[in-house]
Amino acid sequence: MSYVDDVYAQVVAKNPAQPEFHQAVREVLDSLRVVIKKNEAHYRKQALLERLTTPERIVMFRVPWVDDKGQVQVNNGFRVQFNSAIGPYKGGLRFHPSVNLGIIKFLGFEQVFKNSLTSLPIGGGKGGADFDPKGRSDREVMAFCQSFMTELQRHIGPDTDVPAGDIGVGAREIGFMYGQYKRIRNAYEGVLTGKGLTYGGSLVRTQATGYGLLYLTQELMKCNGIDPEGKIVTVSGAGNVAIYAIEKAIQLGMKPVTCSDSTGWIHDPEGIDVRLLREVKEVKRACLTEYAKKRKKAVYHEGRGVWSIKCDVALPCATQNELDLKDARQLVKGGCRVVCEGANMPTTMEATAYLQEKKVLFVCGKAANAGGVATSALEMSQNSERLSWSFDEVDQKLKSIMVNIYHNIDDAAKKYGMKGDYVAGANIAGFLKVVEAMEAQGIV
Ligand code: NDP
Ligand code: 2IT
Repeated sequence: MSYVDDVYAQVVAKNPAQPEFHQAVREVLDSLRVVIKKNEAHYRKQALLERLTTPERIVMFRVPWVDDKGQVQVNNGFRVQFNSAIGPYKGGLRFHPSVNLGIIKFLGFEQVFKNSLTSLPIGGGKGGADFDPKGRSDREVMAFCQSFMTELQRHIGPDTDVPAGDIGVGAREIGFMYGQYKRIRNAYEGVLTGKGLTYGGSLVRTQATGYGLLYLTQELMKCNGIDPEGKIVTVSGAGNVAIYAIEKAIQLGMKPVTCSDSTGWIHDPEGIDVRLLREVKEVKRACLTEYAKKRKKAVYHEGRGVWSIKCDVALPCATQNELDLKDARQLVKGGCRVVCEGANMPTTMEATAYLQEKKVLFVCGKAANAGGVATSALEMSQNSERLSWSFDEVDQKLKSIMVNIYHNIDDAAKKYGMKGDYVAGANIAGFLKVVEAMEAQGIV
């Protein structure tokens, strides 16, 4: 068996019942075949792929807290510190009932390559808990966050590991966790990103993942001769990434017509009203039925179905494996030419292969959604120099990072004879930097 196949088989055997982690590893290793083949004996002897697919450290802990009825609740907390070759561990925290070790490992593994692509000095990590903030009072969310941070604080620090938000973790949760960290460690330092603007947060971080996704999509379209003006965009999700992807798409002259949440989805043929969407989701934390009530032409459907709408550009921004082969077929049938992932691994392997075969321009999440973590790294820089940069300054930096990522992955794909395969380009470009740093640092 080839070295790549050997390592993949070991990963499956050593990490049973973690299908998302297997999927993320499979996608990366498949792309790396061309690189590994050139120097297989060396990589094998150095066990580089074994080291790359094994987290440096995993922390798992109990999170006890008391709900509003006086009932004690217990959740599972995780932090996977995957790879620190190019900088301190960096990556979000996810609070969602589906969270388990395999999901956090897949996210941490993806983060290593994503962070490398940003060109900034950040290693990869991810964490979270199987806690569901939905329907919980602010006091309950605070109790949970404080208990979670009481344990996590001993494993993180501004030069060690810097968490941020992800699904279920936004400004409110980051605030509660920051407060508890500061109280226990007696240190006012940049240990989390996505902080509020009054206590060390960066302008543009809130918008960064969605805006960054559109900056990369814009460059991709420009370089492939597609004018964004008037293009119909389908978006899934109605959270942080989806909202600011929709906002920037509108600013660029495109027409986003869908969004979705965990209960259903909206088709608004006149174009999504992003102010109303923000009011429903960010302020009221309500269901998308509230959006439909206020927009005459918008239709709410239960379940999933965003990918059945004809579009030019599709932006999956909700969660993993939300766009499958059937969806991909519908997209192609409807004339979709561009798919860029705002979420982490939202497209199944079969759907990705189908879209690529049909020559849809497809950019994977580790490149397309890297604007969030890149701006987190800019927040770390501002915290270190105890200064705050203007909105325009951060936005310009974000834009140039995303444009650079597009050209880096495009160049890497061309260099290895796979022009237009942006998945391979992203995996290879991300890998080369990390592996060079790992080799330079010896067997650690
Ligand atoms: P949010 O919690 O703000 O929003 C998530 C959205 O997706 C919500 O609308 C939620 O529905 C919906 N959703 C979540 N899980 C499911 C599910 N299992 N089935 C159907 N719908 C679901 O999270 P973000 O916007 O921050 O994250 C979205 C994606 O983007 C994730 O994959 C995340 O890992 C990725 N990402 C996030 C970054 C960031 O900076 N925040 C950076 C890079 C990637 P509901 O409203 O009902 O909860
Ligand atoms: O998946 C991701 O890149 C994030 N959730 C953002 C991580 C970060 O550290 O800003």
